[in-house]
Order: sequence, then C-alpha cells, then structure tokens
Amino acid sequence: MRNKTISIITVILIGSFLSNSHAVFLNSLNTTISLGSSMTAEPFHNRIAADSLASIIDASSAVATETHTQSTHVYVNGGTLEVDFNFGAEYDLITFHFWNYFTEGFDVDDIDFKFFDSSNTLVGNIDNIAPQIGGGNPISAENLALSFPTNVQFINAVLSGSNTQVDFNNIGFTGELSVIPEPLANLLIIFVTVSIIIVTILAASYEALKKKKNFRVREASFEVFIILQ
Ligand SMILES: [Ca+2]
Ligand SMILES: [Ca+2]
Ligand SMILES: [Ca+2]
Repeated sequence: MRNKTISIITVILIGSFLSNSHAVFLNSLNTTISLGSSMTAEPFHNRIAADSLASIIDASSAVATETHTQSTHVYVNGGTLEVDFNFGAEYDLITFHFWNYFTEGFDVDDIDFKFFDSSNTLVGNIDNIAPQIGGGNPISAENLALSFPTNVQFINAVLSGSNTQVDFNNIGFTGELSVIPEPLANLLIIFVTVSIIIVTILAASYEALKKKKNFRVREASFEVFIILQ
C-alpha cells in the first residue's frame, strides 16, 4: 500500500513539474533590471539610477497600488528610457502590468519591446504600446494581454513620452515557466518510469521475503511446540 502511494505521489509531482502551468508575477524576486545601452549612467531626474531601477520592479503583485512621490517615481525629464529585464529563465508571458503616471503632462505615451530567449536570440517584438494614464494616486496597474512570443528570458524596453517626459512607478509581467525541451522531458519520463518499476519490484520482493521468513518462524515454533508436547 505504501509503495503504491509513493508511486502515485511521484507521478503527480513529475506531472505537475512537466506541465509548468503555474502563472507567476515577475518582480524583483525573480527579475533583474539594468539600463539599456543607449542610456547615460545617471539618467533620472531626482533619484540615483540604482534606486530608480530597483523601484521599477518592486511591486509586490499585479494588484498592488503604489503612491507616486518624489522617492517612488521613475522619472526621466527630457528624453527616453531604455531598460533591460532578465528573468533568469525562459517564460511564456501572459500579461504586461504598467503603473503609469496619472496626468498626460508627464506620463509614458509609448513603449517598444524586444524579446529574447535564453541564448539571447530575438524571438519577437511589440512596438507602439500606448498605455493609459495611471488611475489617480495611489496608482493601480493597467493590465495588457499582448501577443507575446514564447520562451522569453530577456526583454529590452524603450519608454517615451510625446513631450519627452517619462514618469511612471512600476513595470511587471505575469508568465509561466516555458515548457522544458521535449527530448529532456522524454528522458525524464523514462527515468521516472524505470525508477518506479524498480522500486515496485524491490518492494514486492522484500514483502515476499518477509512473508517467507514469518512462515518459517511460525513453522519452527510449531515444531518446538510438538517436541515439547
Ligand atoms: Ca515602485
Ligand atoms: Ca503624455
Ligand atoms: Ca498618454
């Protein structure tokens, strides 16, 4: 019974690992961000680059709100902002979340994305995304389900404003880990299946041996009992 339970649990665990169907919010826990190659070292208006970059990806969830202040916003006064994201693994992205500034005078008006897989090969791009202005202060995310390419590990993003003002609070993505390559998945399935068969055979042999031993002990006890009689 115990062996059957172990086999079932193993199959369920491997099945859920292979399906990778768990959507995750990608923020600073699983993402790093850096300035794009076109940027100067300190492009932000009143905050240092390290603090501004960190605050782009610090939303705790897609539904988190954030209050715009001089120490939470990300602000380029006169120019564009280019940033690079790295998720550490390939994801199939589902939703883009953006916390834009809440008036037209400073908000982001256009975003261009380039998507790359784990080998840094370009797998797609989405240009001219026009986000809405943020909904008041605190700001809530606008959620955009875009036609993302699959197997995305790196993103290059260029944000601009029609009046060269770029002000926003957060960027986030929701995605699922991309399916592991088929040859590797097949190997894993074969390995697990063989392991389960071996464990089941060994367990059955052990049970049989145990029964045989118990029978011999009972037989010996019976013989002793007859002699004593
Ligand atoms: Ca932030
Ligand atoms: Ca604007
Ligand atoms: Ca706008």
